[in-house]
Amino acid sequence: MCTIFNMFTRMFLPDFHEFHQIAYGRPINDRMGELKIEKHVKYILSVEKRKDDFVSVVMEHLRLNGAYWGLTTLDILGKLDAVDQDEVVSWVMQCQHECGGFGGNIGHDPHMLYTLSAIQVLALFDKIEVLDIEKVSNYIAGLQNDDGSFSGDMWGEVDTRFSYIAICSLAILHQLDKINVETAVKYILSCQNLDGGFGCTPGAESHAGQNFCCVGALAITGSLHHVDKDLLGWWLCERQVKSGGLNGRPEKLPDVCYSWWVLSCLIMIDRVHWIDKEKLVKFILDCQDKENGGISDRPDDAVDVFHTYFGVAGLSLLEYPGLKAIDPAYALPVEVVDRIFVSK
Ligand code: GRG
Repeated sequence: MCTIFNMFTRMFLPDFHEFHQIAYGRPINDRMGELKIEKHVKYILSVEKRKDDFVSVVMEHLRLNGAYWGLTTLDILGKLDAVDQDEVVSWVMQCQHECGGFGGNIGHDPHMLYTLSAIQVLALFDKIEVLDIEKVSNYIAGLQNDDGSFSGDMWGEVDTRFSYIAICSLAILHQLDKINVETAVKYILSCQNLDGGFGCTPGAESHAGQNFCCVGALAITGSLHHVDKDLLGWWLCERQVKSGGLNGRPEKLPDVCYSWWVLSCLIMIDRVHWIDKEKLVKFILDCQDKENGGISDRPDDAVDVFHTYFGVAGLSLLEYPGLKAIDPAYALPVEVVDRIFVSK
């Protein structure tokens, strides 16, 4: 029924945005208060330049991860050329350690998370070739455990976040054959719960963030056929609350970040039509600081670079006009992913 309806609307009705223009006399982004693209660009560039205010100091140990969020947002907004690429690449390379892994800033300990951020930032600038690929991929592969899981660093914490990070990083570097993909997939599947969602370790509560990691890793390794998509899709679409925003697990408040963690999964399992997209667009737009730029977790809260990424990336997944498309599994613009896998 649903499919027949979709076929009908595709054949006889104009697309989503045209439809709203005809029905309400204005395009969808006018009616809702549009995305303040120029303001968000200005906000991100100002965060990039700040080095010594309170927020910059407390985030100093994860600056490389922040750089990934900020630069990816700029790219989706079509403004990546506003930053000095050589300066960023040189700083990224100074965050690398002898073991091959990257720290969150110069002089900080190496960790899988910052290693992925480094690879992603270099991919954005089409500069993967500055890496010693053998060295970086050996560092990542060396963190796989016998049961297929991954540790985040030499101290051994295990989490499905690290499974995703390892698989995504190695796929971008074309080095997936360095790990045991079969046991990695088996471990991820052992973290799926009866409610259809995934947790950080076997038996741990389902959480939207972990769903992104597990579904993303399964998508990249071509293993999504192991998942009951209707059951998982039901858990995911139940994350939408009255305001249109999404939460990360039952009984929690909505947060713009779940526009990324939940939506990306729904797209990967082909169930995004199970939520009300228009209400979610409105929720995200309501979280903008319309004067100074930036997006917050909920309307009227303070903005930060992470939620600005989540809001803009969420809108990109929702095909908001004027934004570049983002890949839901690699969390990079589609044109960057195409460059990695198609044109090279
Ligand atoms: C490249 C996109 C990308 C990711 C890299 C680090 C990582 C891989 C994924 C993190 C996934 C994750 C666990 C996200 C959740 C983050 C979050 C908002 C946690 C908050 O948890 P609670 O319990 O919040 O404080 P709730 O909303 O449940 O109250």
